[in-house]
Amino acid sequence: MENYYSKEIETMPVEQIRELQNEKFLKQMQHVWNDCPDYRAKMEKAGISIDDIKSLDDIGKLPFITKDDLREHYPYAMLAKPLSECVRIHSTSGTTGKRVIAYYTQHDIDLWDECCARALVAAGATKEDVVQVSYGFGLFTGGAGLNGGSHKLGSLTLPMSSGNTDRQLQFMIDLGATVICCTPSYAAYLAESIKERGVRDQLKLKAGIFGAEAWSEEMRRDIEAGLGIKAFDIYGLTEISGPGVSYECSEQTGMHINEDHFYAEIIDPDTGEVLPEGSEGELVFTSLDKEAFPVIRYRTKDICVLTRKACSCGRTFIKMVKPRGRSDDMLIIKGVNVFPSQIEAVLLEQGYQANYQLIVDRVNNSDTLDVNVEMTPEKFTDNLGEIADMEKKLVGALKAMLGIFAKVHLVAPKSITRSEGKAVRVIDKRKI
Ligand code: DLL
Repeated sequence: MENYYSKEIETMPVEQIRELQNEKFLKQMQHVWNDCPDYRAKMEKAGISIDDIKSLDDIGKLPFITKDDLREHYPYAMLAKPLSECVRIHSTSGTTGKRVIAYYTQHDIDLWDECCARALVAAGATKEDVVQVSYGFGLFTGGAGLNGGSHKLGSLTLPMSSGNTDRQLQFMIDLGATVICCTPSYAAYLAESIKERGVRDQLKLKAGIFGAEAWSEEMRRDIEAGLGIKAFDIYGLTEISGPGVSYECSEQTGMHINEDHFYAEIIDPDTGEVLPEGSEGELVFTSLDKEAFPVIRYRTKDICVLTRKACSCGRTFIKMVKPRGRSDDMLIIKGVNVFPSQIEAVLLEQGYQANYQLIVDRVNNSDTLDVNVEMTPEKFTDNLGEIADMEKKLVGALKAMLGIFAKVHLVAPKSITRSEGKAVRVIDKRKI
């Protein structure tokens, strides 16, 4: 039998959800107009006043917010509560100074924890479960989000953070973890390590909640077989709170959006026009009741489809299919947001030119990044030792910038094919 964390809300008739959203939206707009100077200025610039917003049907009149807007107003962009009322920040991954900072009041944390508790219950968790949280803790929202959800549910929570696989497996076995939360790549790696050590029969795992990056149905099957569990997708982004914006249920055919907290639209990424349900486009979220960082019409850049087809789990929340890609050039490699422009900046700083190609792949369910860089005529050498030293230096500089390992291959000047149109800088071989 299906369980729900917030049964009344999660199974509410659609018309009632809309009414609730309408009510919260109008209140939120008053709050934003009065307390968020950045967004009020944006509205005024677009010739819109709060008096033009009479119901949710008017949302299309409001300007979008983009990551650039938030970066431009770093660090306090869209802050709508005094800092003294905020209790926490989290932040997107990215270069210093370009990170987006998300602020939370206690109310915002409670709301977020509730979203994650719903995700855990939808994956079959109860307070009797032992939940191992192996997403990173810190500025990243993954660890804190699922940790908060698991506490709220009353499960025994293991705040493991990511890495240290030996210790992860030891706790998993010794404490009898039944639910594991981490990125799908790490779940696949754990499955491999479990196979290598031959400890599969010592595990009590029954479910996993995996997100923060795109993953395919094939990968789901591999992880389910490797860990002997049912694997559930979870979606979210720092700007909207973190994981738990949407979550999968027993049907495993897309993620229910927590519609009492987040209003979703799909737009044409080129024109900004709102598209009807069922169309593929860019996902846009409005937070309906967050206090400190109440983003309105935030363009996620994630390309996906929304559907309100009845779900066998009984939830009435609209579903989003797995995001199929992004409308910007941001790559998510090992869970870290990487922009090609960051890599380019490192290459230029190290005296190379912008002749490079990034090859992203997924080998044994783990992301890899190879960077082919042309030597400049001045740097050109055929001495293998010198080349190895230069490559090593670049690997270090890239690691310092991105926080992840990239394999660097120096190639001869003019050997990377020049493009007549836009440069093809990224070859993403991952099948997602
Ligand atoms: O990745 C929050 C999160 C943590 C979600 C743990 C799920 C689990 P950011 O670092 O701000 O936040 O990255 C957000 O990651 O816009 C998507 O492009 C991508 N993303 C997140 N979840 C999924 C998913 C966290 N389930 C960006 N499938 C988003 C595909 C996802 N992409």
